[in-house]
Amino acid sequence: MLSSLLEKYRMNRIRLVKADITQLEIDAIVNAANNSLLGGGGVDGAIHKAAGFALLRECKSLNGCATGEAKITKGYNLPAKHVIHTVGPVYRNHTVAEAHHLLSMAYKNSLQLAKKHKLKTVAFPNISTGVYGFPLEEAASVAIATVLEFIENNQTPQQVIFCFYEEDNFKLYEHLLNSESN
Ligand code: AR6
Repeated sequence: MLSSLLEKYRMNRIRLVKADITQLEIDAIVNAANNSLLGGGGVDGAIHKAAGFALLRECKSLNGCATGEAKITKGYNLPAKHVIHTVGPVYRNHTVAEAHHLLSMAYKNSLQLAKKHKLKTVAFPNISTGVYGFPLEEAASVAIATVLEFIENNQTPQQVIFCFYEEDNFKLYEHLLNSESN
């Protein structure tokens, strides 16, 4: 698994980017939403602000989203063509095992939707690690393992981007990917 991870990283199938996710011109960005899908703070607020009111209108028609599930909309005013809305767990509301499972499902179900819609490039923010309080290192290992397993089993998407707002998150993933390869 570790050499396979290195291979994907080297082959640019997995990329780390330090950016505002709303600026990425790709097939889909993932939104770390809440169960209502009606917007909020953090990355969710930034995505709704940049996409415009039409995104909220489409979200209203989706009847919310369960934790660990994912739903897709258009990107509207965003440079990304689609938004995949997923809901990560609130860390303190679950046992550690449950929280890990739900976070993994949020990544996996987002990737399933990307596959279904034949999307080649997908960017994830650091789901659940803001307001929802998931410890960074735990979230990173769940996210990396889930994405790697999905790419291994499905040969798609062509590229998965982990997009970070903060330098320390970026550095942590860089460290994990590089150290796992040694
Ligand atoms: N681009 C990339 N990453 C960002 C951006 C951005 N523009 N803005 C924030 N982040 P959070 P959660 C990072 O709190 O923990 C909302 O109110 C941020 O630094 O947005 O899943 C929803 O409506 C952090 O690393 O998401 C929910 O109620 C990461 O995105 C709740 O927050 C996730 O932080 C979801 O909480």
